[in-house]
Amino acid sequence: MGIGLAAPALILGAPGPAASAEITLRTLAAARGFRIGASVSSSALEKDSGYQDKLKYEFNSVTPENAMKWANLEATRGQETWGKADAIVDLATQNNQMVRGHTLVWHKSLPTWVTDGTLSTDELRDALKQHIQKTVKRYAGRVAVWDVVNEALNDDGTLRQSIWLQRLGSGYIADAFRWAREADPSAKLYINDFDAEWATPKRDGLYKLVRDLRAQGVPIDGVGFQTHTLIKDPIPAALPLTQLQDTLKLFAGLGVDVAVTELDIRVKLPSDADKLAAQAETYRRAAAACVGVSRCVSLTVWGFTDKYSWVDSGVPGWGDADLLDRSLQKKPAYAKVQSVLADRDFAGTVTALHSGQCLTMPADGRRLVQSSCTNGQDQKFTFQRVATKIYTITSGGKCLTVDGASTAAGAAVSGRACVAGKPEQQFELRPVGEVGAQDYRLMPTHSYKSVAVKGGSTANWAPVEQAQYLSSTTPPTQVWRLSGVPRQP
Ligand code: 9MR
Repeated sequence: MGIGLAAPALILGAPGPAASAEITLRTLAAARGFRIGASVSSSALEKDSGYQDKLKYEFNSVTPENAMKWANLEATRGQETWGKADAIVDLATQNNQMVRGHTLVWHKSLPTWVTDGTLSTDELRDALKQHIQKTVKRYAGRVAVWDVVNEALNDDGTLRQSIWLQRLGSGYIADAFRWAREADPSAKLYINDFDAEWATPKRDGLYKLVRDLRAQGVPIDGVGFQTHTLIKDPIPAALPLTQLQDTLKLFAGLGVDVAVTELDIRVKLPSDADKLAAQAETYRRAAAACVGVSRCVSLTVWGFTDKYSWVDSGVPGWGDADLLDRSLQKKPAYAKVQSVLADRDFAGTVTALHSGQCLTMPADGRRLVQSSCTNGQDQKFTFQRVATKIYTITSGGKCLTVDGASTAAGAAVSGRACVAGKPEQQFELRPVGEVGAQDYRLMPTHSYKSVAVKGGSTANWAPVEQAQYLSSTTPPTQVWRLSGVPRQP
């Protein structure tokens, strides 16, 4: 044994197939072509290197929390202050992160010179156009997505009586999208709102608005669901966000992208283990809702640490809404999101850790063996997800199968025709060993024994069998290294 591979010494109950504690959200998201994002506080970024590190390693998308709001870009007419927004975009570019620009047209965080009534209607319209086009042009090619219009609706689904509706009429929405498109044709343009994540009149209103705008040819590419959420106190039996996935699918049906743009899940303070568990489950639900919808392209959390959260001042008495605690340590919610992101199909080689030899599918489709690694097609396996942590394992169109669905130790493991729903063709991937590794047991779900090389042999062409589960993994005769599982960069 040995062959240069470290022998794992302990077994950890990690949450998902690839979700070791050292694999970041960003790595897992990137491996599945997904964007996991966070809003960024300029003041935290300036003073806190721990915050900077987490932002860089955990997220592949960022949204300036406040730096791009009009009041912060042009508090005094004609005096533009781009410093904080530039700093976030520059850092994101350096860190190879996507930027979601937030937000061009909103009824809040406006400069007083815009709201004080001194501008004529034409001047106001022109000022809005200039603001949108200047901002979008400045970041063209660097801000990939814009929240163009934010919170345009009332709870009853009608248009909000904002300064924009009152002064410019309902056409301001179409105009804003057209102006933004002109300024950067490559940016994806979103409408963004809250409390439309479940079947409410507001959701209906948003649906009709997006449908009608698109029918008129207005360039709207996506709908953002803010998803500010709370765990009621006392904790109810039914946790929130049960309808989020249906909502995402509904809007995707309009032919637009969808995204979760401002997720946070606050609890009544002081928080405790039960509240944080309910929060974690709700984060899991939100992440699963989005990754389960192909047009849900990103999930952004509104603040990633309780150390800096708008909730503390925004909703007094409530808080602890984020993935990391006030010391930037991972909360239960983090592991849940991590395991959702880890749970995906993948492909690669399967190496027996005790021998360094590769699992090999024989051409005749019979018993699997270990043999010297050749990089051949007969040593490439596809892991297709059936359920959480459960996969079928195929090569050359044949499924790894415990022959005859035998539950006996020593039963052969062969390549057979795949038949949906057969537990002897479905394997739980159970992580083994030190964090950060790619090492797993393969456990047939009809027997919960372990796939192993017969007798722990290190010989070339030794057959593979279903073995009695050994709780010790020293030597690691029941442990397989899966090359396709995402790794730390
Ligand atoms: O988190 C933001 C907070 O720091 C600001 O004071 C506030 C006003 O600009 O906006 C908060 O962010 C909001 C976001 O821009 C739009 N959706 C609701 C967010 C939380 O209030």
